[in-house]
Amino acid sequence: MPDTRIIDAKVIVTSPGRNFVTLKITTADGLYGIGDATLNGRELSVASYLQDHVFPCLIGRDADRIEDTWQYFYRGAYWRRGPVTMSAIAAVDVALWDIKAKRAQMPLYQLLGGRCREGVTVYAHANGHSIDDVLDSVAKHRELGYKAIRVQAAVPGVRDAYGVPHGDKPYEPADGTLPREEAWNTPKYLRFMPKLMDAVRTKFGFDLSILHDGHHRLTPIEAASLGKSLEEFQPFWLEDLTPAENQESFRLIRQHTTVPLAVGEVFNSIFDCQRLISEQLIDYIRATIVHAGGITHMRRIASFADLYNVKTGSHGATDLSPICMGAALHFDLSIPNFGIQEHMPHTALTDEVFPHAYTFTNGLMHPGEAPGHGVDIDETLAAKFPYKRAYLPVCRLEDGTLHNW
Ligand code: CS2
Ligand code: MG
Repeated sequence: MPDTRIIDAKVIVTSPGRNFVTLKITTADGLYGIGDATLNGRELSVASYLQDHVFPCLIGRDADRIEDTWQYFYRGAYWRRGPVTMSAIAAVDVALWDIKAKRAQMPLYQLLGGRCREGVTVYAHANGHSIDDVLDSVAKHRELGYKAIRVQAAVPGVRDAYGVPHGDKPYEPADGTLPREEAWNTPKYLRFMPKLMDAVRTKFGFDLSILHDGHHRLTPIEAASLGKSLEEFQPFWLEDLTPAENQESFRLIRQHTTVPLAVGEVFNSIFDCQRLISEQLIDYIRATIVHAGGITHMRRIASFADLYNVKTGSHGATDLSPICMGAALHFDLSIPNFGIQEHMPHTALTDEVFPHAYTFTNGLMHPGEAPGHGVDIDETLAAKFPYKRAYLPVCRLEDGTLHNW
C-alpha cells in the first residue's frame, strides 16, 4: 500500500506579469500535486489563510481522502464560505485530485468518469476601442479556429469601459499600486450595444456564437432592457448584467427577455446560486474551480444545475492560473451539462512558469493525457518574479456615485 500521508505543503507566489498563488502538496510516497489559489487583488490573504490556518491541519492527513478533507475544511471551520476560504479549499482540493490521478497514472478526467465529449468548446475575447477594432479582432479569432467569441468595445463618450484594453497592451484589468477609478454611463452603453451586435452579425452572420459581458454594471431593469434590445442578434449569452447578491432580481430580467443569461464568476458557493438555479433564472453558471471550492464543490454545483437545465460556462480569465485552466478542462470534459469554457490565453512567460499538457485546436481545448491535471510549476523560474500589489478598478457613475455595489 502506498504511503499517502501529506508530509509537506507550501505556497508559491509569483508574478510573471501578474500575480499567481500556487499551493504544492507532497505525500510520503513522493508524489506532489498543485492547486491554484489566486484571488485577483487579494492574493496574499489566501496565501496567509493556507499557511497560517490550513497547513497545521493538513500535514499528516491522508491525501486519498479528498471528499473528507473538503468537508473538514468547509464544515470543520466555524467561519464558512467567502472567496478567501473557498479559494484556499479549492487549492487543496485540486492538489489532492492531481495527486490521486497521478497515483492512478490517469489523466484526471478519466478518474472523474471519462469524457462526455470530444473536446471543450471555448470562447475567445475580441476587445476593441471601436466597432471596427472589434470586427478585426473577431476576424482574427475566427481564423484561429474559435467558434464562439465575446465582444467588448469602448462605448463612445464613456471614459473607461471595463473589459477593453488600455493603450496597446493586452487586456488586463488589475494594475496600479492603488485602484484606478473608472467613470461609467449606462444610457450611452444601452444605446451603443445594439450597434456593436448588429455590426458583428452583419459582417459574420449568425453561425458564430457571440457573447457579451456586462461586468455587473446595470440595475435589473436596465439589464432587462439590454436583453430585449439584443434579442434579435441572438447572443449566446449576456454575462453578469447585474450583481447577483439579490438572486431574486434575475426574475425581473427573465420576465422581459428570452436572451440567455450567465452569471457566477464571483460566486464561491452553491448557496450563491441556489435560487438562480432552482428557479431557472439563469442559463449558464459561471462559477469556477479556483474560486468555488475546487473540483469537488464544482461537481456538486454542476449536478444541481443539471436538474434545472442550467449548463456550466466557467470563468477562464488570465487572472486564473494555468493550473485552474487545466483542472477546469478535466471537469468540463467529464460533466454532462457542460456549456462553454472561457479561454483567455496566458502570456508566453506565464506558460513557461506553468508548463502544461492542455492544447487548443479548431475551437476546442483538450486537457491532454498526462497523469494528474497536467499542469506543473517551474519553481526556479517562478522565484524570479516577486509579488507586485495590483488592484482591480473601482467603477463610479459620472457624478461620482459608486453604483455597482
Ligand atoms: C471577466 C474577467 O473574464 C471575464 O469574464 O469578467 O476578466 C474579470 O475582469 C477578472 O477575472 C477579474 O478578476
Ligand atoms: Mg466576466
